[in-house]
Amino acid sequence: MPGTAIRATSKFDTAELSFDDFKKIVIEDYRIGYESRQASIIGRKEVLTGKAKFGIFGDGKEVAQLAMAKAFRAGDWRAGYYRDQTFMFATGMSNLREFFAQLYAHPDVEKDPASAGRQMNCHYATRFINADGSWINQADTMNCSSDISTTGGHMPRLLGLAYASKLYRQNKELEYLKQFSVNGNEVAFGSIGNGATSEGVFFECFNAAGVLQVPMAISIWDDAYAISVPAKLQTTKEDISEILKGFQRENGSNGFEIFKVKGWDYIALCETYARAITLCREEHVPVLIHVTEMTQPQGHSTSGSHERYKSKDRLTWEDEHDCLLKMRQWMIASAISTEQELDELEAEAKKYVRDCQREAAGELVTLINAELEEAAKMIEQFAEGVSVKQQLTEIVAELHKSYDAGRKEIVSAVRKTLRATAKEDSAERQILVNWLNTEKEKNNERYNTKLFSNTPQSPLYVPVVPATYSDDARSIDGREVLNACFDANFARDKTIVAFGEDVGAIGDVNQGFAGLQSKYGDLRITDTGIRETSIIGQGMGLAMRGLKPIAEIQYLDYLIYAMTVICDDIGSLSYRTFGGQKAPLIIRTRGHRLEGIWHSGSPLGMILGSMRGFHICVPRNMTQAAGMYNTLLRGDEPALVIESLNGYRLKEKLPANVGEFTVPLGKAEIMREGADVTVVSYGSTLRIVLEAAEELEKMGINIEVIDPQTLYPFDKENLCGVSLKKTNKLLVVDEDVPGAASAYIIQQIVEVQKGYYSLDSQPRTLTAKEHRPPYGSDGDYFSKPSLDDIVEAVYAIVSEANPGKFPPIF
Ligand SMILES: Cc1ncc(C[n+]2csc(CCOP(=O)(O)OP(=O)(O)O)c2C)c(N)n1
Ligand SMILES: [Mg+2]
Repeated sequence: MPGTAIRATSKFDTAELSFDDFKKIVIEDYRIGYESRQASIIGRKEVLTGKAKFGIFGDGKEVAQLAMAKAFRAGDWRAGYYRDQTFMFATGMSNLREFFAQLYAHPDVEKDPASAGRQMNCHYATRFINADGSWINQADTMNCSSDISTTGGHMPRLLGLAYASKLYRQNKELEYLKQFSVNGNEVAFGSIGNGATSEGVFFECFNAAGVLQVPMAISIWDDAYAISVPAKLQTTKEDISEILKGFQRENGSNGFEIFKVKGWDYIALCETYARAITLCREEHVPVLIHVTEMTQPQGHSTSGSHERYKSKDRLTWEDEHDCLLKMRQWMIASAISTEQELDELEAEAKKYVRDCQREAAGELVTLINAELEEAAKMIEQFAEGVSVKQQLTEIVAELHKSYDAGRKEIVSAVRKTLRATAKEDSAERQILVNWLNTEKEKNNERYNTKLFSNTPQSPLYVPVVPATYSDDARSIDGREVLNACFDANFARDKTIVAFGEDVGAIGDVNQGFAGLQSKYGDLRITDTGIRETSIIGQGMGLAMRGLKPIAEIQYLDYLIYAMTVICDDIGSLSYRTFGGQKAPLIIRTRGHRLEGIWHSGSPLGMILGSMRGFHICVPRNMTQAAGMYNTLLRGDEPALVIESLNGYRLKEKLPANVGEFTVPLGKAEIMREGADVTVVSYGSTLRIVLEAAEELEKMGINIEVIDPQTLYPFDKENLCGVSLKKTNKLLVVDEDVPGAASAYIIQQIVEVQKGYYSLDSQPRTLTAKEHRPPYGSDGDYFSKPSLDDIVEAVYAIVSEANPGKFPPIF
């Protein structure tokens, strides 16, 4: 019946089913598929007639998704791509109204729960955290992790979602977490296009799943094209399951079960999914379902038409092999339905989809029109008494003329009005200013919020606990301080896990986890393959399912390998779901100066530019790092911690409360007071700045040294800006390239903290050279800021101000 299409498709249990029941299920499936097709057709028209901005749809993929939906259960997860609307409708995780609300970019989370209008159409998500940051019961719901547009970019997350089931099944200490798992029975379903399997990330994750033996079920929707590029140019032998055959498990080996089935064969699809998913769920064997002979009735997206690149023969073949047409023919041939019944069903479905579309379109238009009328009226009333009445009348006329005005046009009209009347001062003008301010707030909420979950569980609200030291506190290697911190946290919280290259057996290359695998087991402290992208994806999936992962990237330079998942997926997760999902992953790594081109990286500019949505921690020593971990492990937002590579063997005092004390995020620290120049630095260069301060003092120059400790958030108490009021001079020292992180720090101090008004000389930066540092101590000295460089940079600043007292050195 129309109006009832929003429900899960019934599963087959052929042993129990009468023919009548079977018929009902099949007909119901066909209805869902047909409605989905109509949504694609109408959606495309809406874009082509200018009522929506962009459309990409799941036409041609419907039947396989009906079959996949039958195998999907409460507690299961999806990480897929933009073709899956039929699956979403069939499982009830989305519906037609939400589909159209997203198409029209409705910025109301009630209308588009997946993204509140922030994502383009067919980017799905269910909401799994409450407003206070607490988790919903994921074991009771069907769960869809939020889609991203990058082809294959979701594969690392898929691996992690599946890996969580493995931990929930094998680690009995997690049994109490009933809201996340029932014995690890949850399957992570992934979908990916045939073209996207050419991405390296696909192969990396595929291999990792084979090694890990996790319940991951990947469906490849193979329509033989990736936009215009045919399989011949994408895939060796033009057949992805053929070339993946080496992953097939055999004779007790690990590996995959691989299935191949045609995308228009309803019964074969249902049987394949039933078999594949049972195996995957019960035995935790990853499965690949290669669905071939799929089509794209309307081409790739609204950006172009496939007639440009598909041959006539191919287009004819696609018409004949349309999965819904084939299903229809089969239903009639096997007496499940008749031509007439299906004609009626189709007519009803068409009308129902049209009604849903009109309703969704109408809702937004009604809201916007009311706002438009309100703004127009205010401008008209204001226009009456002003000298530029004609200009304002034209602004209103323009507004009324715009056929599909959005909030952009309305707000822009008011701003134009205020610009044209800057010299006026009247109550009517003030009404407009007030209106604009209110709208600014509303639009800020609609479009600019939720970069972080920002709930009471945020690490920003973790209570501050200072480090305490007993009188006889031992001085030990920095790595041992970290080790003690991790030990205490692993004992405190059973949900914490750590993994990465060499993290398990040897306890990481610098022994921060030394001895902890034998103490807590290899499910909690775990070695992985060399696969940075999927290490981070593994962490993301675990973090979404209630665990507290620390994913390790062995050296900061290798973070670049994982940037896709970090930047595209985790960093945007809270924002793109309007706070409906979170992945509080802690990425642990080590960087700054050590030795050679790939072990001395400090690309903080790159990180700050691409990792918004993460807290960026740059501790100067291992005690500060430990305090940051203590904070982050008690909060629920993603973060990167960069330990100083050359600091593990320096001696530090062991705090008595090493697992409890916290270093607050965004809290800068004045390391040394001075009145002459403010020097801001972090990480490994901070220590050299402090050494330089000693030498400068002997020269009669006292610098104030500030460690921001975290670059994001940056010095929330404005210590740098306040310091400038005293010194009026600023030097920023780091070992990134020129104009990178140092430029960000200057922007924060000079612009955000208004340090500009305190400066009486040019703010300066001292950074590494533009190239990476060569191998060897001389390479380091001539590439990274040295003590000599720092002393001279400070001296030059004071010399410029007082050359009599400090004559130029050179
Ligand atoms: C990383 C990345 N590269 C390129 C694109 C642009 N792009 C979007 S869809 C697409 C083709 C995908 O083809 P396929 O994986 O076969 O999926 P289909 O659309 O055919 O279902 C391309 C190249 C992208 N979104 N992300
Ligand atoms: Mg394709």
